[in-house]
Amino acid sequence: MQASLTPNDDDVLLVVDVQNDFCPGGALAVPRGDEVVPVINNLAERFKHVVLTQDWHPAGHASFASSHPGRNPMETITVAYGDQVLWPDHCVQERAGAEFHRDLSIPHAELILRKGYNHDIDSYSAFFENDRRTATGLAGYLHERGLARVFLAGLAFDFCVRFSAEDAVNAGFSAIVLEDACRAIDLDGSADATRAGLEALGVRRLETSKAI
Ligand code: VGL
Ligand code: ZN
Repeated sequence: MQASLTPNDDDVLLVVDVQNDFCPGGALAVPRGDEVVPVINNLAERFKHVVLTQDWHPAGHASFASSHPGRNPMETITVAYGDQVLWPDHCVQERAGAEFHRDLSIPHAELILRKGYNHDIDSYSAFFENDRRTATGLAGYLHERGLARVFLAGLAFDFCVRFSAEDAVNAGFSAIVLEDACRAIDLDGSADATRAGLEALGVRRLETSKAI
């Protein structure tokens, strides 16, 4: 069991949104978000293939509360594709908040996948935007490269990591979330809901020390 979780050449580590705005001091700070940085740096050394995601919104993005007069951050509204949490302005293209944490060091990362760049659609998942229809191209990239098993780490556990893991499974990959290499926003019980949701889909949750 343990041996099968040693990364091999068919595995990819998906490092989700380890950006300044999701770390303490950032616009949408995930509590203790910066603690994942050394864990992920170590973890990444064990993987031949690493993909980084970068939340990358245009100014005035539809997911920002500031784009909806009278609305406040963390409220949920209904948009064309369903429920959407309204966030503080964050990860605006080319601003400092959108840069990766300065201590994140994964020189061999092969792809940086940006998401959330469509003005009217948020994108938690690295595979599909929040309309659940617009593909980012990541599934095709992984398939074409013969990468079948996706290990996930990063921010936030209960949003972008969760949606990415669920979509990975739905796209036919196996997915393993390395929970101690993640931190959660935990909005209205979303961290517990994430654990239940992942379990229901058969996504394994592991600690890095057990996975490698
Ligand atoms: C995220 C909320 C908004 C995330 C991104 O990376 O989990 N959460 N944008
Ligand atoms: Zn975002």
